[in-house]
Amino acid sequence: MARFASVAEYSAKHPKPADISFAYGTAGFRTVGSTLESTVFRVGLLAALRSQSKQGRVIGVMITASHNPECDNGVKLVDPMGEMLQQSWEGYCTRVANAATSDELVAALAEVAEAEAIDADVTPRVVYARDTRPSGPLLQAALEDGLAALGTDAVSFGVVTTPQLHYYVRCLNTAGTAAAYGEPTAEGYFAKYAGAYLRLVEGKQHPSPLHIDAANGVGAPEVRKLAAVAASPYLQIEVHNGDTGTPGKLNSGCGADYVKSNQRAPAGMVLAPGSRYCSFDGDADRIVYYYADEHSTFHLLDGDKISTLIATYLRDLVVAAGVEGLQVGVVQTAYANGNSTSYIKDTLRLPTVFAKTGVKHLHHEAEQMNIGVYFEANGHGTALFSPAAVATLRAATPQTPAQQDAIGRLWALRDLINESVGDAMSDMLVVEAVLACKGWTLAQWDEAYTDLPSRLLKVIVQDRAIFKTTNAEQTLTSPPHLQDTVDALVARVPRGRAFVRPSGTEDAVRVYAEAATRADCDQLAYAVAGAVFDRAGGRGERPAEFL
Ligand code: G16
Repeated sequence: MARFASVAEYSAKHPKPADISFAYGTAGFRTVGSTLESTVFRVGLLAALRSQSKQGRVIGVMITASHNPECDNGVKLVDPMGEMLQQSWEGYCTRVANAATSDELVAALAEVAEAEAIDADVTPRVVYARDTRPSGPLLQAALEDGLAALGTDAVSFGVVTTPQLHYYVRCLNTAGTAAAYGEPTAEGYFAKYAGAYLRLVEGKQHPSPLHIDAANGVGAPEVRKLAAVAASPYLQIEVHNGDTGTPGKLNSGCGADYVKSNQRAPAGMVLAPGSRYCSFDGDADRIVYYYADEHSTFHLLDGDKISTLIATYLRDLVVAAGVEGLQVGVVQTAYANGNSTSYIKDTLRLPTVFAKTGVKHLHHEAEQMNIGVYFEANGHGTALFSPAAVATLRAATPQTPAQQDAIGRLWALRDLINESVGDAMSDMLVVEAVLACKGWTLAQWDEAYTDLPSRLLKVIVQDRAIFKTTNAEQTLTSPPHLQDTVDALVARVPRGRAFVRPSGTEDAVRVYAEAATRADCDQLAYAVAGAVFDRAGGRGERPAEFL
């Protein structure tokens, strides 16, 4: 096919490793960075086709492995509104990535072009960026070859956070329309979020400085720029773990994933009681908060706590605005702490639904709501105002100054939220704004409910693909009978809950457990992890029996 005439020549520079098969998973392709060159090259080809299938709208490509170790890397496609790639294309990505020869590659591309009735005359438009990983520049060069092979009009945004790239894509595709999202530049991004934040907090008490663990990733320089643009006593930050230059430091002993999984402060930070802390992950799309109490005990405010904080504030504003037809709902995953779910249902009295792990699944559920707040417990999430909610707000006629104030705050909050994807910087400003408006410390925020003790473990097995789940990933359907074992272990423990699922981003199986007491929770987690190890060909050390 003439449209793919250059592909074979470019592809010869980026041969596929014969012994590896790639799969487009929870967050795109993600594996050891040194094996990804052919895949990233091919994602360039796919991005071009995706853009053509959308009549030349801009598609994004982000090279990152987010929370994974520094030796890993990854790549994912961003759809026109800044959302994750439409699921029906994931199969194409996997097929194209695994084509063994140039001929097979061209055939796979031709199949996509035919299945999607793609018009070869449309000029593809793609923007791309990467995080700070050492393998990034080489992979970026491979991507540029893929884009060039299909004559793509391509622009690099350099080294930025993942959510910044999502924002740029949405801005570019909405420019000049009623849904215009902002300026597709770094200045535009910082000005939009800093401006909305300052509108919300004006007149409130200045918060104490916020200590940010930036995971030694791209969030470090970017959040410093954000604070410089805000230039306000309302945003005093101190960045820790901001070393993006020393090899081996990214996400190592620090970052949101480390803090959430280990439920302890990151390397290099000693928590002072009364001070305020948060952690980003390596590409700044997740955030968790934490503090130490007067006994120096560590307290985590994770994605569940962030989502309940935002949902509470939104619900209060909706009531204060006195506008009929606005309804807040919350989307969680199976990782949500059981007490957070009870709090949302029984205390806040808001509807809540469960989705599979992966922001794309939560985003999709939140889109079905009027105002949908979605967060994974790991700190990945945002909120969405549906077109119906926006129309209702637009038509609202306030009867009192209090109603006018609440409506103005709802608009400011909408501007402050990065609706395209979870964004550590935007989420941080939302949390800071809500806390300032309520006059709350982190401890006061934490009082809403107490987490059940929980534990998240990783088990390395021979082949994680044998693990299949149903029921929003809470029930195993394969390997056979393993779920019966999990059920029997859970039944022994008061308020016990546990589930097993294959990771979509790491070569591991994840085990989650919670229970009424720490001892029961840990015992349950290790017992389930041990069963997984024994029944599925565990590798390395068997998860240690607890106590
Ligand atoms: C990615 C996804 C998240 C998911 C996380 C872990 O996060 O975007 O939605 O929760 O991976 O997924 P899994 O348990 O399947 O490995 P990130 O921050 O690494 O992009």
